[in-house]
Amino acid sequence: MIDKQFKKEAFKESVKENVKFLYRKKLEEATQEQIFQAVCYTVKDVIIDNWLETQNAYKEQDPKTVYYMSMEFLMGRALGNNLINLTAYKEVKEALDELGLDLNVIEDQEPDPALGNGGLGRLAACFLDSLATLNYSAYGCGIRYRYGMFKQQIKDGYQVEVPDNWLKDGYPFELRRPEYAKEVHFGGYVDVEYDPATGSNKFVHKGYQAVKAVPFDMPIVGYNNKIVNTLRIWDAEPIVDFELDSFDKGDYKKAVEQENLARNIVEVLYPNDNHMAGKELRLKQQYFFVSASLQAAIDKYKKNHKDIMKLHEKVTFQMNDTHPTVAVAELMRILMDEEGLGWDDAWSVTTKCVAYTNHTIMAEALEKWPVELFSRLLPRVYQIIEEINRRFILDIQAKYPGNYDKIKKMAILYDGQVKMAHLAIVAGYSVNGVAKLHTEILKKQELKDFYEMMPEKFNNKTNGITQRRFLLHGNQLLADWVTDHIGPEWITDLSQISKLKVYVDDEKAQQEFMNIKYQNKVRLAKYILEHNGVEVNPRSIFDVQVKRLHEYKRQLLNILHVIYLYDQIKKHPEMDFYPRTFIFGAKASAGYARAKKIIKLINSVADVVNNDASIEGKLKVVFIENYRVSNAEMIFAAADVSEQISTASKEASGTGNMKFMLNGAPTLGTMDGANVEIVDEVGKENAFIFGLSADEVINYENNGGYDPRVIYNTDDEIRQVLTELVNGTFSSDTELFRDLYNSLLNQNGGERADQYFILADFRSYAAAQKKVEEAYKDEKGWARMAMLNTACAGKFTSDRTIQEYVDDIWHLDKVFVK
Ligand code: 26W
Repeated sequence: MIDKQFKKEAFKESVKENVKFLYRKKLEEATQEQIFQAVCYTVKDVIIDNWLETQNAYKEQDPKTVYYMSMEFLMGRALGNNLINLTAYKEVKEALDELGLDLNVIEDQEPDPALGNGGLGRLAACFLDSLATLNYSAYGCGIRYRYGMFKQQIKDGYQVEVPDNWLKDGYPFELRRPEYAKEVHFGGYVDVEYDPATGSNKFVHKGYQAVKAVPFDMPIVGYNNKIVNTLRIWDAEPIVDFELDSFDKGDYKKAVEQENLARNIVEVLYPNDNHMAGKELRLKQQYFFVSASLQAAIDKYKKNHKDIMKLHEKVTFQMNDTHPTVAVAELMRILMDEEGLGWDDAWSVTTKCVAYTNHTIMAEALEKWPVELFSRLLPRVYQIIEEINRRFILDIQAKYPGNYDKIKKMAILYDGQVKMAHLAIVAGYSVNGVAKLHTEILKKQELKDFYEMMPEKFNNKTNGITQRRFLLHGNQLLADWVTDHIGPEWITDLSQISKLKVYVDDEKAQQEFMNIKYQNKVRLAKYILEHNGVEVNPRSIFDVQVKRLHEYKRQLLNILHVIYLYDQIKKHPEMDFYPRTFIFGAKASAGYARAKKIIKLINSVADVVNNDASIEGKLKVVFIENYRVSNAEMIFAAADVSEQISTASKEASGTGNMKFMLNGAPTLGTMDGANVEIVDEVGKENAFIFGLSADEVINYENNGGYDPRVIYNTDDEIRQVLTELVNGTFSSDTELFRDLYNSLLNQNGGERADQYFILADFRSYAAAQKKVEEAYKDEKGWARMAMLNTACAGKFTSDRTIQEYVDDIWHLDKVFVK
């Protein structure tokens, strides 16, 4: 049912009213940005009513609530998504048409709230959508960064980072909630005081600096069910107004420090994906939002429950990777120091309330904090970690008497470091990986000792994505076509999409499906022309790799293969070659020099290839600037081939792979992460799989690596490709790509030559690419394969993932709003 506000006439009136009210303008005089704001206020009105109703339902029905704690929420734009989930998108589009306005243009006014790096942050956003849609009570808990992920500009082929001031015009969907502010304390020291009330000693935190955490709430609209959940992100404010209060010198200094602390804490998202930088400010950010979120959750619980010992019956905290793991000790602190529980009771409650998800096995991503830093910044919390560690070591000794190796490998505190993953596993009642293969690697390799000691905690939850954003909103042509053929149930039950299987051999359906793909390619080609000034042929194969730039994801393998194809075409101009457009999109962490050099290489190759008339446009290379959620939606819809080519064992799951699949692009990939399960679903004849297996890679790694020189010396074509990195083919500066060249051939310090097995996999990658070309030439065969990918994507909805978390870990109750 459509809300009365979305009856067209009422909607049009409301938008006009808002333009008048907000800007004292008539519609004709307003800018598109102002109209965007006005439209959002109208939509927000409807949402607020549902939000209140949801809160009332929660109050009455008192369901268990999950707090999804995450440093990152990569939400993407809200307006279009909210309209979709309110089932008002088409109605509103028509109403705006009647006012002479274009909803697409208005949607484009919205900044992408990019409070995340990549996979982990986007997963959190998909989870919130699914939780609300499945009628579960949930809060997202995070940080309101002033500056989210940087905007990427490409200048002269190089990445340039530009600050993303997403709040500069005000963000219409957020609500400031000063009445729920909390204090968070840093630094200082711990005193022991005798407490006459209990007759025992207590620990008192003194001499700290305090910051006020002020929550901003964003509505999370469920699909067509009146549920509106909350993403609560915390802003920091100074507690004392030093200009008014602080006249004596000591106070003044402290006030200035507190002011600076507050200003710095939420200033910017660390743009490192899969790399731990160890910055003090990062630990401050972690403790800041974790402490505020826990305080808020416990306050809320205590409003209508007396017994804090039963907290776990109504509350569970999911830690999105180790970033919020300080929650373990902070919850202990609150339960003991604020709620008066003894250690054993506090531990019993804590270990029933916290659960941990691991998202990566990359060694450099594991969070370890120097004890010096940790104990200085969070003295009381550190003290609690020491005690958790002491008791855990006793457990290890009881289980493995005399085995000191176990202590060395498993202790939370070791070698002067606090190991956050160990803390999360010891305290968590659940430890999960994000794809079958990933969870197996955790159990057999990375976390083997923990798995052996506490196997009951370990479980897998294969990731998923929301079909509401990545098909219904991002690919409206295909969404309508699917609904015409199988009805709309797929929107909330993606397993229904398998009903499309009956059409995969139907020629009319095939043509329609491929025609929609073509139209989406035309849309992307237009975007590329506008943004890159490159003309691409929408009849060519759109071969796409979009994701963060990281060596393990092997964008370098992709571009080296492009160079190889270029060489082939030059050498054999008469050769049969199906036109191909290689599309890249990727942000590199600002401090990751090699990743940035790979971006430069892609753009340098693009320059040469795109401007070489002799190859007659057979090959084009495009680097899409500023890859983010909003252009991602368009890119997935337009892709023919999904490049998922990580070194096997390195990509925990991947979620882009699922978005491509849903939009009808077969996977060209390694047997890594969720690719394995994609192949299980769609069949290996409908994917292009190549390369070393995870076992083979791990085997090499455990035995000193492999020798890429053997390949270099024996394979002329590969050697030719590498030589072109340093002979001036792509840059007059022959040293520009020397480091990339060296990384593939020479050992460097602790780094093995070609540590991501690019040369090892090159030939089988090239062969798989050849198969892609052959398969694409068979139009019907390709249409069938593309359709099967869409039809077999049912498993990869985040609705399925969330239901598994609910059944196995969270045990939430469904709530219904009248
Ligand atoms: C401490 C620095 C840091 C920052 C971010 C370390 C690790 C991360 C993330 C865990 C990296 C990440 O986003 N991992 C991705 O998580 C996705 C969701 O589960 C998976 O699909 C990806 O395979 C994984 O790389």
